[in-house]
Amino acid sequence: MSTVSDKTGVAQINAGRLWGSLMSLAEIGATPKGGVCRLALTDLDGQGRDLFVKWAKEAGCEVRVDEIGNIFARRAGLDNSLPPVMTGSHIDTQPTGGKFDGNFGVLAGLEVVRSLNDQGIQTEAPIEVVVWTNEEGSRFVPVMMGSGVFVSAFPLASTLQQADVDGKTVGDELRRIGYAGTEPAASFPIKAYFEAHIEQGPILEASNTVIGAVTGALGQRWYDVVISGMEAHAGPTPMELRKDALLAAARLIAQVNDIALEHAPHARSTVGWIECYPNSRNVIPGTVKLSVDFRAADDAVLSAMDSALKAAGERLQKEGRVGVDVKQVVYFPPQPFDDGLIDAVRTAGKDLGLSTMDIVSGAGHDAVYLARVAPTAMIFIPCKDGISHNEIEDALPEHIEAGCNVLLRAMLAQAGVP
Ligand code: HGY
Ligand code: MN
Ligand code: MN
Repeated sequence: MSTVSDKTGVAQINAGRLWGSLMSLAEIGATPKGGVCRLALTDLDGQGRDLFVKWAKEAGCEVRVDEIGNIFARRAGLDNSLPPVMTGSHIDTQPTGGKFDGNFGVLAGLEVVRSLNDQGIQTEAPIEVVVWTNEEGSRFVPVMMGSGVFVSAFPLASTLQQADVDGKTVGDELRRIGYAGTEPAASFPIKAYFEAHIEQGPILEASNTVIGAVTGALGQRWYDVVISGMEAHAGPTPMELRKDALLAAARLIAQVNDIALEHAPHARSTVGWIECYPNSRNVIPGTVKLSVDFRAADDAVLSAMDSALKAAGERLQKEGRVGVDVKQVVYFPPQPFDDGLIDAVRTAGKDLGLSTMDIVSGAGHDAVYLARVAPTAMIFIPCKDGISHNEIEDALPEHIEAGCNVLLRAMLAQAGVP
């Protein structure tokens, strides 16, 4: 009876094929600066999904799509009554996204399947590779939408009604691109969930480390803020009579930044989106809408940041010039991952002779929600200069290969090889 380690000792992925698949997928939504713009549920997202489904079927997988558009590609095991060992990520990107954020995790999972096929390795448990819908939360909130519905973090019905800035809903867009699936968007027993991802920060590269064994992820709170003043003429209106929504927004944005600094070193705050109305040079802005993104390693800190933001809004409003409405649109607490699976990642990295370190994820990932229903861990690899959510996002082929080999070993150890 050979053990899994005998088999996994020889199981290696095909690095050239994985890199080729990444570059082929990156052509869908390619931008002039070498990035990818493939917003959730656009035609380009649909084309990327179609390509993944084609490849998964060519690899012998059975493909299912659920009601929120999550795609499950299943490689049968010897005993299909066993809960699957699952991996996956997302292929929707930021408007100025890169080739690797999310895409690496999905295609690394597909490469695991392809490599098992090449080497004739049958696993006891089935393997599933998942494309989660709208992880980025850029076009539609909430962020990590597909995995969040899958674990019942938010209800399907209201999520399908979520609209983008043009009023198009998630449900309509899923139908339009052909991914309004029929499978119930609800979790089922899962043996283990692994997600491979670029770090999207500078720590691994700075410490010359190839593999990050991710111990958990920061908690997040996202807000929509509306500041209501009064449009007026930029000339005749005296300064002391103005109800300038953009001036108020500028002061609030500075306070959002200060709130994170007051909770250094692990707190983060970002205002990434702003709309100014009527956005005309010689009109005092009457309305400003902006986003706030808070993150922290400790839930109590996240709550303190929440209170500080609301207090800042109230102070601005008390000055009597503008109205300030702060609405929370995302919340999830800091999420630790599974100790046993984190150790499996460390062990796989070390067995492959790869430098490995523990790391906390500053970014949210679908794994954060999967951790609510299954033992979960993530595998990080470095990205160039720690840059992501930017068209220049880049990763080394040898790191892509290393991360996928760690994924293969960690998954095989969980799936069992007779
Ligand atoms: O915002 C995040 O952390 C992820 O990139 N959606
Ligand atoms: Mn991502
Ligand atoms: Mn991202």
